[in-house]
Amino acid sequence: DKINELTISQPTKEMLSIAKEKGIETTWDRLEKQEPHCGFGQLGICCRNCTMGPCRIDPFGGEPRKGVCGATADTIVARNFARMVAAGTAAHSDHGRGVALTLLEGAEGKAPYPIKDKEKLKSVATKLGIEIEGKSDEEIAKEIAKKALEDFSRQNEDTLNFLKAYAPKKRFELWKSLGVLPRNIDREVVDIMHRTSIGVDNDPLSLIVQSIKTSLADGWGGSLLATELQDILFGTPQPVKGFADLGVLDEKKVNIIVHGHEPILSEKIVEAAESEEMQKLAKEVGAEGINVCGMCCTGNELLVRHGVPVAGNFLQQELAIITGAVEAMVVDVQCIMPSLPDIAKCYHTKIISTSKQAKFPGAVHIEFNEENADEIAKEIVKTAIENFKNRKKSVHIPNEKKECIVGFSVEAILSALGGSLDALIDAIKSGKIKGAVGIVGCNNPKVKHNYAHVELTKELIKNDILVVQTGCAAIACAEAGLLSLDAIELAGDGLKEVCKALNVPPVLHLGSCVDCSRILVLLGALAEALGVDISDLPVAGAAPEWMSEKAVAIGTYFVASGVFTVLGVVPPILGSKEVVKIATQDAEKLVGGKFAVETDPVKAAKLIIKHIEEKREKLGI
Ligand code: BF8
Repeated sequence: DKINELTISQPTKEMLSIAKEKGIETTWDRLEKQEPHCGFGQLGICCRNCTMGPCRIDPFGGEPRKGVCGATADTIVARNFARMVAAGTAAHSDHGRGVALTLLEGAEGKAPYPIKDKEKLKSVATKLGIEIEGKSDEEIAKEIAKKALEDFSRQNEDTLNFLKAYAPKKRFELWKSLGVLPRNIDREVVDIMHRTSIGVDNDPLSLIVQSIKTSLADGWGGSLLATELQDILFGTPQPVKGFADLGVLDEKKVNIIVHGHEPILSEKIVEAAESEEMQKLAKEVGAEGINVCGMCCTGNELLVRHGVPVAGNFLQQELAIITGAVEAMVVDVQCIMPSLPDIAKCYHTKIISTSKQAKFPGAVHIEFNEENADEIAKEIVKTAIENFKNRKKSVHIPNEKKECIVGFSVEAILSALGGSLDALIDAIKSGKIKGAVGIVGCNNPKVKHNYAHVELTKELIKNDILVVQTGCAAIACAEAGLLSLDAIELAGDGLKEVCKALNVPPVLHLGSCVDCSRILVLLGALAEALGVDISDLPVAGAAPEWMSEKAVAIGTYFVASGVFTVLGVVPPILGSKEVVKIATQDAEKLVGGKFAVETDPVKAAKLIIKHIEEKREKLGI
């Protein structure tokens, strides 16, 4: 029936039928009410940037051909695209800024954030050219934090510290020659907001070039520094066992779901929940303990570092509440549906918002700040525990969760390979592994939930292509069992042999969406080891079910880094032939990467395999 068309996930189907039975509206119902979507919006040809409009361009070439100011479809589409990149970059990078400030406050003794990974601290410092001899860890951390904060404040034309330290040389030179080296993360975002306001930049190519520059400030700047500094504070992920899907909720325990993107609070919630004081309190209310689970990218952060179970990805957030078993859903920022408090009204679940930046009418707001992190985390956990007694009888937790092995940071991949990339390079050269593909990004109710992630991944590993993942894509594949050693059997013979020898799954979970920067670092290291550019490598990227502006920023920085990137959801650019041509053709001549759009995951796999074969041929392997 209809529910079978919405998702491939059994627990999701189960919860959707309960939602239907109870008349609870979910994102899929709301999607239906929005259909048919506005055609102008879908094509990217409506402009609301001033009040002479809103203006719309006739997509069939008739009138109106221009907005009131004279902007053409090409200008409007390019401006809208640039604003998506700016918003995505802002989200990732503001998160990164928060981590830098936390590292600084921790090192100054103003907030309870000690340095957990001293090795990473030193390696990041060394990369950034910080002298470490004779300095305390705190001194080094302060200098790293300042280098990071400088990337948000520099006013001259110099390049981001982090990009300079991490980007491979050939790429760096190419970006320099194109004039797309970002100066300051905030400034690149502001630059887009400025140039897309009425009557500034009207040249589609110029707008796309600034989008590229801004996206690089995200990938090699804001996101990368978020990843690196989080590793310093909370540990660099190493392979760890975890579980995924709604079945990780535990009927007998106080269930707390941490949802959103930032580990700064959720790390503290895990700590607080483990404390004797809270465990005792939980027993006093009749629970067997406290079960902290993750969701979306906050979930990924905890999963890859500690094996904390993940209850689901983006489209499962509403359904988790409908289990009736969640005492508190603690949210920070990004990808949190505004519908949650409404759904929670039907249950005892408390939605606890914690960020100054993200308030939700109907939620309980317990505002987080780093200085009092421990006390606030305890207060939140206590609030959840006290809510256990309000749980109603009708609890329904799907009886399904999948085991996964996760935590493949670049450091972990290197150590699995015995310390260098040689073994991986040999496997690629010999053709045992044909290439590698990053499959990343969101869920989107316009796409059958998890279907495109899982099908594309299966097709690729079957064809001896190693898959690395982040974000909701990784959770989808965890739920489908593809992040387990059993999945090795689904791989082609060559990949199977390599995975067996290394004892790793054919699909590697690298972390959250900001951890797409780990993929960049890995690509950079591979390119340098082979003495080529990233655009020469037999690799590709894919975002089969993307929906967020952040995904547009990610896709753009992958393309700008030389990676062929396939989108499974059509971006709102089809209203401009010029922008489509730049994104899907001309970009390759400029930066060596380009976009393709393919909504069918099996066909997307074919495109990718063909691309990888061509790159192999050019490399002579
Ligand atoms: O941060 S949680 S829905 S935006 S993939 Fe997509 Fe998922 Fe959001 Fe990326 Ni991560």
